[in-house]
Amino acid sequence: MGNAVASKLFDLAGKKIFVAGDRGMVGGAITRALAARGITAMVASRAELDLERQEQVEAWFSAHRPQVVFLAAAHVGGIHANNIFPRDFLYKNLMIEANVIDAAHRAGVEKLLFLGSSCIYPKFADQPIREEALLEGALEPTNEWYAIAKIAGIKLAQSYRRQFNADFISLMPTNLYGRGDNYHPEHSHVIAALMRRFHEAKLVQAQEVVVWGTGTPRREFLFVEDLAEAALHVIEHYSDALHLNCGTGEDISIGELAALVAQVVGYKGKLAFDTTKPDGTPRKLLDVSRLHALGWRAKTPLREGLSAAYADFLAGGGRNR
Ligand code: GFB
Repeated sequence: MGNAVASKLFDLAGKKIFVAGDRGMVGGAITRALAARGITAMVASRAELDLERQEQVEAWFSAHRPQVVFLAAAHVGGIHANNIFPRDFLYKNLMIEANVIDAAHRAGVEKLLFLGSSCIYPKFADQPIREEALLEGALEPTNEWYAIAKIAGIKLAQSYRRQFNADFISLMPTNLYGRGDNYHPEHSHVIAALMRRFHEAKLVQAQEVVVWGTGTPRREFLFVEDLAEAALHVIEHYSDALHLNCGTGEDISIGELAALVAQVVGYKGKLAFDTTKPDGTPRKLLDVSRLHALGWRAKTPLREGLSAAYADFLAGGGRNR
């Protein structure tokens, strides 16, 4: 069964497809993956459609009548942003997912994919983390606001399936990086943060760069173009209540990652670990056997993905530059 490709249950060809969140890293990658198949996704700018406003979302869905929805819109950020903006991470994400999922149901959307995050799992879940670990233990405190919102999104999708037989599914990616990332110095995720910091340090020939935490936590990193392929694959090959994990199946310590990013950027100075900054979850490696059994596998090795992400950074890509 391992490498067999599951049969196609749903065909994206010829459908009206809405990518919610196309300005973000994930939605942008999904839009590009669809374009590579000759499909132009429907998108809506924030000025045209505020996903936190129910009446706007309902009006947009009844006017545009998409048949398929990729729900990639979310309020996201790294460990520090999660920690200091709890209301934003909980409220904004609850509103976006509740509004979009309910409007999709009312407008008769045939298939919806909700995207979450590996931070939904308990802080001390057994590794690699199986989908069944959801709600088995307490969450990591730095990101519980975001995690609770994303767990609610999974449950919402399941509730429409159970009550109305809606074909709504959920995919939980591990930590992502790549084209279109957020390079904010404090509110970004670790790869974008370090890429920028090392790049700036290289330019001024700084002796030392600060890396947050102890360097011992382990993380699994997935190139966002691979996630986009997974999103298209599951929407066509999966239809069930259980959310699916999406990752590479391999992890790396933050210390090792920092050394690798420094190499890719060409920064040759020292790394200093600031242990006053939080480490977060000690480890969150996903068990990706369900997605492998459906015939999808991550393609991009970390080093190659980091080089592509750095090329995008150098070309001026991403936000908060
Ligand atoms: O990427 P990151 O913020 O995500 O941090 P999380 C990962 C690890 O990298 C943590 C360390 O142990 C950080 O302490 N790190 C080292 C840094 N230097 C830096 C830096 O300069 N910036 C950042 N951001 N980290 C997030 C959740 O947790 O993961 C979100 O808070 C979401 O809700 C996301 O789930 C995928 O994996 O710790």
